[in-house]
Amino acid sequence: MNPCLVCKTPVETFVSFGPQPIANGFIAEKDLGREYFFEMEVAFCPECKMAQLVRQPDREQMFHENYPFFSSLSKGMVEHFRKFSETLLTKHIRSAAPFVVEMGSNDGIMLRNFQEKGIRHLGVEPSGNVAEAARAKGVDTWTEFFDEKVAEKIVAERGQADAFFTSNVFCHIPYTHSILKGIDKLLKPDGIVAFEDPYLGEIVANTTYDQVYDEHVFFFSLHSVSYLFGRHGFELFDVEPQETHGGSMRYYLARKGARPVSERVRATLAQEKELGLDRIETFRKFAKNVEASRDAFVALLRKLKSEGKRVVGYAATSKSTTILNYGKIGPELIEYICDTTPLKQGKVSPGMHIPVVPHERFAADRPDYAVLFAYNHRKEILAKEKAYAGEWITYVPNVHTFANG
Ligand code: DWN
Ligand code: ZN
Repeated sequence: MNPCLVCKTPVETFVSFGPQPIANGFIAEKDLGREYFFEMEVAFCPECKMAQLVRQPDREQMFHENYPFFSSLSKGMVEHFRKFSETLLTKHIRSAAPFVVEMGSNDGIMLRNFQEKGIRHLGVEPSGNVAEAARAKGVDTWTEFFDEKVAEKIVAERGQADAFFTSNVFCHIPYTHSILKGIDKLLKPDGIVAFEDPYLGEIVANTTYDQVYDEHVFFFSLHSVSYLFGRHGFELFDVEPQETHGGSMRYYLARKGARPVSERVRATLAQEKELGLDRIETFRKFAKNVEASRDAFVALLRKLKSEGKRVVGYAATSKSTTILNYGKIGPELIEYICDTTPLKQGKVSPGMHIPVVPHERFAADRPDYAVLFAYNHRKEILAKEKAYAGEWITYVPNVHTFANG
């Protein structure tokens, strides 16, 4: 048994996805044959209640100068982060002249809202290309992996911060204690932490096993977040469920006793107990649902193929890498995947090698079925694809087809 990444207690593996490549490792045909694979398994810790990847590739293999995910490509997410910044400024940040720090600030989608208001800010983003895109917008960004040392450097050069926030990043980092020690050094005594990530409760409820891929090392719940931060003197004082990324949770933390704990924290913790998020049995059942979901998806694709239908993928998400490799689904079942990201286009998908093509191809040739891999952007995509008369396929919360409108 492996030790828990958070508390060192032996963890129990409850689901295995077999060999998986780097989820964002879109690859040129000329580089085929040199792909990296790792055995992807998820385990649960009975002590701190953290669901976690058993092993993870080195961080430099995932986050580098060619990282192909640019947050600002989704209009919905641009609006989401504008609202998040407003909430922080109006409800939580007390200083009249604040300094805010974001970890994993990507292309500046969030910090832009602070920069435009002339608020002192700093982004810490390890992927050089997306960090450069942020700097081009005037968002002050360091190309670094945030940790305790970087926090010390920020304090030395810029002083302590009023708020530390991060979205869809915390769950990517295995060395949580160094991050927490860094946050502790960085924040003023009444400073706050706000972060959001895909929520374990939604993953279990909707069988969204595609949230499991190399980059996502933790699947947070209020139970595990309270434990982790509690070890560093922080307390969860509020939470806000979010629709983003198929169902996320936003967590607000401050030093113990610094802010009143909301009723919502207590109620959601009770709800988690009802859902069984604190018990291994729940995850053993989840593993069965995962297998059933995969089998239904593969069966549907095979049936459509036997009927001579043309099926393509819509959006080459990181999540789709898990679905495709776990189901061993290649170009014989899904002809191509269209995506708006130039860095992904002209390459093939990691592991299963389905060609990734520009969105224009989808717009031009109108296949019979499109798998909605970016179901988290469903509203935005269906609104702009009204002209597509074919059917959509989704596997969330179960495998089915539907027409737009
Ligand atoms: O945690 C993570 C989240 C925040 O983002 C990262 N580890 C990586 C990434 O995950 P993802 O790739 O699953 O995220 P999305 O937002 O579901 O990916 C959207 C993909 O879909 C992008 O490649 C762009 C593409 N897309 C598109 O082709 N047409 C997106 C939209 C909205 C569209 O209309
Ligand atoms: Zn643990």
